Amino acid sequence: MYISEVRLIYVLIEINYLIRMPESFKVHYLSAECYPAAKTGGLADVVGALPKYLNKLGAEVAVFMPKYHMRWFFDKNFVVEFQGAFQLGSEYVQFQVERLDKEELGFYLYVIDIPGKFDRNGVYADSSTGIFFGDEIERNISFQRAYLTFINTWSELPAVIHNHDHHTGLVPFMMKFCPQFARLKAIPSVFTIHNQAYQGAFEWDRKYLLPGYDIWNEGSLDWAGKINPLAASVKCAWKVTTVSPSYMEELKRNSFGLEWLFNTESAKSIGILNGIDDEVWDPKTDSYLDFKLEGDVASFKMENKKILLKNSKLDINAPLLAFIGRFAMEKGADLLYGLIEGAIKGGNPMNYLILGTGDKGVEAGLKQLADKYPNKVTSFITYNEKLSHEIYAGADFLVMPSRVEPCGLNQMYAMRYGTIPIVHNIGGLKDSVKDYDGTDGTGIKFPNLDMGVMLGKLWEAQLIYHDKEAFWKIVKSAMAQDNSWNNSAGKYMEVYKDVLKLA
Ligand code: NHF
Repeated sequence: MYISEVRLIYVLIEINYLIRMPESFKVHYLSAECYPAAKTGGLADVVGALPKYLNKLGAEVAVFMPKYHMRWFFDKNFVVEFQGAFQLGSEYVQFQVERLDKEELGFYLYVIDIPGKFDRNGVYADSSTGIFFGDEIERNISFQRAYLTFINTWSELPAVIHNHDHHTGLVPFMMKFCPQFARLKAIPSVFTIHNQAYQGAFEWDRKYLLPGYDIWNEGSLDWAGKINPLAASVKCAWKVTTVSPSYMEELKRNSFGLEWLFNTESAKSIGILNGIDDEVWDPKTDSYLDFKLEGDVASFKMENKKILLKNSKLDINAPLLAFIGRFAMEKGADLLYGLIEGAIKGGNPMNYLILGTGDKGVEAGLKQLADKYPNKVTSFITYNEKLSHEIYAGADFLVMPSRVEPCGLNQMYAMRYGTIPIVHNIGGLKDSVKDYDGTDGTGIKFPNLDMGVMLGKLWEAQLIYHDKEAFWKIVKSAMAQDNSWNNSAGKYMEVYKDVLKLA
């Protein structure tokens, strides 16, 4: 066949696709978290923001999540849409799907109430004790089966199903290989990995929790001798995305034993950098801030720094370095003690402010550090959304010594509020922060996590703080960088259009 004939066939396929492509199409998001309903991390922020931006571009996104017994859910007016049940091993699980009006969040939110599974005060762990529930396999599978059971009855099916992280990772497999859901087989699925460190793997002896499936496709569930929901989704979803391009590349080299899989599936995989919700994170209108941005950035920063340090012993004129986040190994929280004490002992004039919870050893260490250096260090061992906004507004620098950072949103919040990020050059941090090279940049980067290297960078940071011209130049470039979803939402639209073409 001549080249021109091949081209003609492609053009005809494209025209046929364009004619059939609906103006607007329905996308279902499945997630364990969604801001502001239930949040433990960045997953919630993404799932609570991206649908609004996609809706502006012509998609119709509805989010499905479990109904937790948490405060946010109590005073909302949900409308019951469906009641159903399924057999989970020897357990008969009943559930109810409820819908919240679009006006409330900017997209339809469906919550699935599964008594005995999600009527608890916390997403993965009890909010008051911090103790993990321990039955996440049963809970995750119940949520996914309830969702599929529900939409299996719907007259108007979604055009695309987009599942997020391992909690929802079995959905593409069940759609493809469970005869019960054969009606859903042709619906394209997209899987986004927000954090690959959690895969939700469990032993084969619990396969009875799944609905009947085609036995010859059992291999799609397996990775390293276990049922692995994250790996199953990478295999079965039509497209796989990660939350930054660099993280996608890193997974091919280092992904806790899944390297081979990410390399094999690379043709259908793409990294798309997250954005931030610039309506929630707007220093001009942020309702958490007592002093909002009204023109002059210097007074915005100074007034917020005063508010932030009002009840502490820290010197307002010293550069203030903050850390906000989970005290976890992957976030490098265990490095903070040595880094801060090293900087203090090395004569770095910075002060330090920490907000977060997590590893009990890290919590105790950081409390102790604040007691030891009350004029230099303040630590808030808690989760506090308002305080986090105040820190982004009032701090001078935000440190992120992450070992792994799929995207990271804190550096983007910091930049938007005029706080200079100091980050490890990996994952989304690599893709979103431009290292200051003496003339231009939006932050400072650690090339690695060597303590000497990091201390050197903190030293550079305090020199920059005292060089007012350089400091304000970085602050202004950081604030000018557009990290909103307007940049990335279009890339998700392309992904949806690609899978719809395949469909
Ligand atoms: O930004 C949302 C977030 C990421 O790096 C973050 C992470 C969890 O670790 O995509 O998910």
